Amino acid sequence: MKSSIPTAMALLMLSAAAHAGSPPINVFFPEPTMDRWNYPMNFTPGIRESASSFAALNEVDFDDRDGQILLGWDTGAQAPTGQGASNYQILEARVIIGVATGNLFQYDPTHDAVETHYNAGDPELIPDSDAGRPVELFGVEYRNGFTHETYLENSPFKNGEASDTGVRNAFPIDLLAGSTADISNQVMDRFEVAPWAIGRSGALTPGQLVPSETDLTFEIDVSSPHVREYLREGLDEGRIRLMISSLHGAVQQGGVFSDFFMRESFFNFDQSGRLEMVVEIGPPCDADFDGDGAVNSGDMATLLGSWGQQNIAADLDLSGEVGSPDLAQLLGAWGACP
Ligand SMILES: [Ca+2]
Ligand SMILES: [Ca+2]
Ligand SMILES: [Ca+2]
Ligand SMILES: [Ca+2]
Repeated sequence: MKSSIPTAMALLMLSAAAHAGSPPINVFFPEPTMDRWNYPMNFTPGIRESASSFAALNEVDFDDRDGQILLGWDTGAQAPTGQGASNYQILEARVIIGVATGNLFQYDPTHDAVETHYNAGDPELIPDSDAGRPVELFGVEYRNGFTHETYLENSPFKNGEASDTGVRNAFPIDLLAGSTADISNQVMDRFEVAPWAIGRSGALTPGQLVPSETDLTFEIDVSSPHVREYLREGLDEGRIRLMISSLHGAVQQGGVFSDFFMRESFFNFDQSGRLEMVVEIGPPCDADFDGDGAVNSGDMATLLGSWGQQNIAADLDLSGEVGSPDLAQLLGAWGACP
């Protein structure tokens, strides 16, 4: 039994060594640096007091994810930029935003499969098993040369293209077949997505109409490799940009949409999009899936147990699935985290 105390101390020291880099940085922005309604018929993009998210399914001239909401925070004031993307270890990330107009949509805290949005009579239609549609959060990319830096509250929705389908200058992305792509026409093009976060509230019961001024919290899945990579690059640049999108308003449901406060809200600016992150600056240890401070047999078991799977932490090389390059990367990092 005598040896138990030194063992415990050794474990404590090991665990301390694993976090020997700089202490965690708590990032909190009480409102966005920029926010705008990304909708083709919005002629005052950046200055509205609220913005709504909804679908236009079966409308050839509009994206499925028709009304989207772009939120942005310039993070350099709280998290130093330019450290090299891989040196941002993101422990937590969440967005909190208040519902502006109440009782418009039913609370659904879980993802609905793409097949639940297909038309009545479609052989692949799956009935939606829970009331309502979730409000989802994704990363953002751009067309026509725009970037996080140059796409502003008042930048053009599109660059004069005739159609409004697949042309928006800023769009929500997810990892599809190993690279990120626009998901705005996910139902028409019949592919699945994995939201980076879903808006949730402990004060709500699934299926209930969401009251005005309810805060929805989007807890971002930082264990997902492409999500983590996106946030790392954002912190390195000093610009985090995220898109709220939902598939409310399917034809069968009538005119349902969700509506959120923007930073220009006269009374509820403090319920516009808030960003909270906990970040450590230091070298990565991405193969330490269980966070015990070392890459070891437990992590190896996790990787082997998820062989061939997609969009999970063990996909170290971001190829889209877990395979031998990920195993090689894990073996190369074997031992205590730097
Ligand atoms: Ca705005
Ligand atoms: Ca549902
Ligand atoms: Ca480990
Ligand atoms: Ca892989």
